[in-house]
Amino acid sequence: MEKLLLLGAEAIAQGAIDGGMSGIYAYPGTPSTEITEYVQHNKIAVERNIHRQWSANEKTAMEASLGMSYAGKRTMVCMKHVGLNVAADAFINSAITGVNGGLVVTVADDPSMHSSQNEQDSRFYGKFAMIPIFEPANQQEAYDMAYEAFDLSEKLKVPVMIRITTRLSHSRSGVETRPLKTENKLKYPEDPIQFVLLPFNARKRYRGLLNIQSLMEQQSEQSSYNTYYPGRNKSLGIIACGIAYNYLMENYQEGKCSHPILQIGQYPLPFIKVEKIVNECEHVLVLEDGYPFVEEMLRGYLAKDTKIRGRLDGTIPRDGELNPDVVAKALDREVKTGMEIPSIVTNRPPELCAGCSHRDIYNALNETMIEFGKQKVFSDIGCYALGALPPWNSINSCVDMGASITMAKGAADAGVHPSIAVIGDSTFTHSGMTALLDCVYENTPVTVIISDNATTAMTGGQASHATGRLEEICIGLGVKPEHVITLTPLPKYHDEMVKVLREEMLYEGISVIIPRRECIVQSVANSKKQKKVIVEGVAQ
Ligand SMILES: Cc1ncc(C[n+]2csc(CCOP(=O)(O)OP(=O)(O)O)c2C)c(N)n1
Ligand code: SF4
Repeated sequence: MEKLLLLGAEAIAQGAIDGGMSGIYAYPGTPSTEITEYVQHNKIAVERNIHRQWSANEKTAMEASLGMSYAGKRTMVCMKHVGLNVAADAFINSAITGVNGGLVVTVADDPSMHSSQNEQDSRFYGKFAMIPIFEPANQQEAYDMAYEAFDLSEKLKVPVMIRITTRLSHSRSGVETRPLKTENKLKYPEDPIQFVLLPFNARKRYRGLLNIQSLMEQQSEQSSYNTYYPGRNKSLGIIACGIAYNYLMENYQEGKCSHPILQIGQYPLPFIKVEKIVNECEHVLVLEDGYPFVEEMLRGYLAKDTKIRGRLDGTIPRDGELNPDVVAKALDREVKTGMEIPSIVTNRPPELCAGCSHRDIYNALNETMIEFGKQKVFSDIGCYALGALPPWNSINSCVDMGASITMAKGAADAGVHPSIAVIGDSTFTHSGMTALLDCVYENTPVTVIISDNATTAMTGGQASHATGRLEEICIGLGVKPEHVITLTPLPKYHDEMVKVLREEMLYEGISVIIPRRECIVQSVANSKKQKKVIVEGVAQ
């Protein structure tokens, strides 16, 4: 056992490795990416050959993880909160199939939308699937929960969710590790039709899931992560979930909080402990990072219970992440915010890097669109989404991964012409391929620009499944080879790019234009790596 300084994300990865995990599956997404990256570089993971490659998207990751569980091994699947929307079909059904080897679904939520399109709270998904959820308050708990979640999953024979938020994922703390467990051996499910969700079996399995709900509640009631701390000042009781407990205690550094506190780290909610604090105190403040998940349950549908305070009655702002100051305000305590930002400091909106290939394609696109008119460009999620901002103002949508091509299709069906999609290489293989197939199926006239920078740049430069195979994929999906055109996005080829874009926009069918140039940041990082290898080679 040793003490390590780890990010919350890394603590989960280390806990999973030490807990006997045989494979991790994930698609990158902030703030969850570092979990898989840690496993990719971990010595034991390399020695054990733990599966640690990226998946094409969150659904394929979830299903591969379920397959590994089917084979009796311990496995984790990780994603950001919106990734769980992509994986939802497999995720919800995995609760019905149940597991063989322990399966842990780690989801990192992003309240305040630091790098996301929404701030949805994954605890609702856990409840919807009717599985246990762990929610750590700090990095040590993140480690311990990942370590123990496989046991709980194998004991209850269902997946277990670990839900974290950005601040926990991206902050460091000392973590004590526990003994390394051996991996499970390959073992088929005892029931050969456990994973067959045909109605006759699905009904049986669903009833089984319902039947173990009371066992899950019992586990929560006994869990050391759900702790009741007595306090003499019962004018207010505090229920603090996950990292909110940390924020609460930051307000009581001088000593003990005089109010009774119920710390929640495991769901379903421990009913007896919740009932105790609610009955005992005049008012109850619910602190939770994300949606008013617990608060809503306590207030009930008619929200008549004025005893309960939190986001729904305005004690805490309805949106945005929690922090020690927000908690201090809710408790009427002194707010120790730092200095005001001086007025001389101006906002610096994010921008495409100097030399980025997306810049060149937007310059060409903007010039082409002078002839065709405005509001016809549907974009996607990736660095190129910054094309929505000045000086480009090139795109008119950015909704969810893959939506560019499908939205362009719908608009084309409605009569928009030319209808243009801008998508990145990684996003294309994540969820753009089936969208393109829809266009091929109906020969919908869309112009698809796959801006290929050979990486998943927005999340830090992970490998892209599309690298080296984009043309083949598009032709394989049925796009005519003469309308799959590769360009080099550089200022010196500007006129050529405009010419090709114009021709393809006039074409009444599907065309795919692939501007290809490596992400400049990734290219610098790669050349530094190469230099290092050469220097190390010389030193040897
Ligand atoms: C469902 C979902 N999963 C993951 C993410 C995180 N994410 C945002 S953009 C992106 C991929 C970007 O790669 P690419 O399309 O190649 O564009 P680039 O950033 O390289 O320009 C990812 C993984 C997300 N927003 N939504
Ligand atoms: S990281 Fe790469 S893709 Fe993203 S803006 Fe910078 S150069 Fe462009």
